[in-house]
Amino acid sequence: MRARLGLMHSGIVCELREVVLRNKPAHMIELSAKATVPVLQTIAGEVIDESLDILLWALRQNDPDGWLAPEQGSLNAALALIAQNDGDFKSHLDRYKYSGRYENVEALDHRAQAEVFLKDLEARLSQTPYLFGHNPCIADRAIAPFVRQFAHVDKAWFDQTPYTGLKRWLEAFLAGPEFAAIMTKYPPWADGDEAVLFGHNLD
Ligand SMILES: N[C@@H](CCC(=O)N[C@@H](CS)C(=O)NCC(=O)O)C(=O)O
Repeated sequence: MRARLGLMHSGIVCELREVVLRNKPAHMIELSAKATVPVLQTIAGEVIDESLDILLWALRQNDPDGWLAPEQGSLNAALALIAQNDGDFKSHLDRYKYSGRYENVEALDHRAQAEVFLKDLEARLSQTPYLFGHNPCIADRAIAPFVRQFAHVDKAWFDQTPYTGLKRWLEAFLAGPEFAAIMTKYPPWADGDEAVLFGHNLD
């Protein structure tokens, strides 16, 4: 979702190959041996296989709303917040959401630990509409898909939390045109399929 958001927002059109994780195409693994999605191959042949790097790559070509220039703080501060999301928060989210896949894991302990990060987000979002001021920046867009996942593990519980700024911010993200555009479902790609094009500027 993060990679799709970047490509969509930058107006970069790419060929999209939907991957089913239990049946990864050989070509994907040839391009990126770590075999996680997303994987982007540029026209020049460069392979970018981290969602944040794809988002940055797209924005560095076209950043129409200044996502790389937060109104408050700095790009480095935004990237540091994303690193916390991708590190501790993501780890607790996975253990909260998929506790059955881990040994000796109590889902609710991890929910409580994940809340440390959410409280940091709430402290920001109770002051300004977005994480770094009055406009969205890369941190809002890179982090929101993960907060969405967290919220949906137990929506009734999330809805009754005191994180009013965070809930407003998430709702606004989910109601936006870009979110709808990136959630389109595609059939799995198979060799020989006609190219499926993804990404157009919504403006
Ligand atoms: N840090 C990576 C994480 C990518 C990741 O873990 N993707 C998952 C799906 S959301 C995956 O491909 N897992 C491989 C598998 O389940 O086999 C990124 O954001 O690009």
